[in-house]
Amino acid sequence: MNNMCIGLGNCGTMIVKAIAKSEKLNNVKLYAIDSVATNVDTDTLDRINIIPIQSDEKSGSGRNRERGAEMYLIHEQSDDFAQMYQDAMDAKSPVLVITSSAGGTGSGSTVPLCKALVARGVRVIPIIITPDLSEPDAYHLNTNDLFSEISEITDDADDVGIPSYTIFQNPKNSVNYDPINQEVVNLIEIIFGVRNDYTTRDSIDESDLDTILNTPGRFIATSATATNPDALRKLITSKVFSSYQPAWSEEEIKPLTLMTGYSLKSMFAETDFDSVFEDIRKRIVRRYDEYRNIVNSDNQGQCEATVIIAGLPRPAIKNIETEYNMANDLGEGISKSKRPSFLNKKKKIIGKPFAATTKVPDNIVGGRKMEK
Ligand SMILES: Nc1nc2c(ncn2[C@@H]2O[C@H](COP(=O)(O)OP(=O)(O)OP(=O)(O)O)[C@@H](O)[C@H]2O)c(=O)[nH]1
Ligand SMILES: [Mg+2]
Repeated sequence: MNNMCIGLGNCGTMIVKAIAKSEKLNNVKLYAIDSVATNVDTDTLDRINIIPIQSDEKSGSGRNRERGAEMYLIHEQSDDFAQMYQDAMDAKSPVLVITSSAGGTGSGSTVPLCKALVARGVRVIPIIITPDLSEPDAYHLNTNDLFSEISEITDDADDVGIPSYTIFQNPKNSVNYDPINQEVVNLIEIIFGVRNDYTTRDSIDESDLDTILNTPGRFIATSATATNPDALRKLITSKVFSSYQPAWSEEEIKPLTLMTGYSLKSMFAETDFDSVFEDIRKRIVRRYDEYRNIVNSDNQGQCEATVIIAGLPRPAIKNIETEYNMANDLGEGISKSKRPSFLNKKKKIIGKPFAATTKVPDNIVGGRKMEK
């Protein structure tokens, strides 16, 4: 049984293309849905199942989520997603849905896709790429609408359909998305369990991962590699608290019970464990459980750590005034002026327009040209 990822819109498609390059994720079934075909190249065609969606001659959605959703539904009605739905039902759980929240195509079509999957009993985890807080209003309106619509999806038993999710925030004025897209790939490797080496001692197995990922709320997952445990401690701590995955304040997590998982692979992993994760564990107030994967290995002189923390609060959103303040009407505030009366004293215009003819050619009947 294979894992499966579906990327939506430009951003989702780009990340699926980055997944296709990961050797560790060789067996993952990949789908990409977008309204423009330009993202497709021959390299990726045989690795990724690409489904183009459009609703009329204008490709794209113009950053309009309603249009994105509509395009998706039109294609759903013509059964374009039947194979994808079947693959999702056959895939290993969970199925990941990857999209930017800010655009139209991805953000809009994510909701009907998630609904369709949840209705088929598929467990879905959305990976949502959000805009920086300095981005224009439209990006944030789309983001807020997406969050609210996902949270309204329910399953057969009327329970929350999508209890857990993960979020990456694009850096300010980003021109190169490769580093953040790579971090998403990294997270996927961690949650699909292809990063943990087998160990007979402490280990994180598939059912442990399942428990962590089923924890309601947001989760983060990241990893780091360094040449010694102290450098690794600094690096993994900074990746948890100041990276593309939004951090949290002490106030926010105080009342929450978190689910955590740590893995370490190094020469003396057992003794290094406490010091490597010290700074992170200090900032976790309450934890329901802590899974560990500890591998003593020379690892060619490298130490490797991964961290998963679940049950986190949603990051701050930008509240946007939903009222759209429209420009004034072309004629607003203008009263039509009166011409000076002497101008009306000119001679009245009578008779036919100069050089015009009233004769209609005899093959024109009722405004239409007839065969003679
Ligand atoms: N991390 C990341 N962000 C991206 C990438 N491509 C676009 N974005 C961001 O995604 C947002 C726009 O979403 P897109 O994915 O381009 O939009 P879409 O889903 O194709 O929707 P349309 O509006 O119809 O084009 C912007 O905030 C971009 O900064 C990418 O490859 N990686
Ligand atoms: Mg697009």
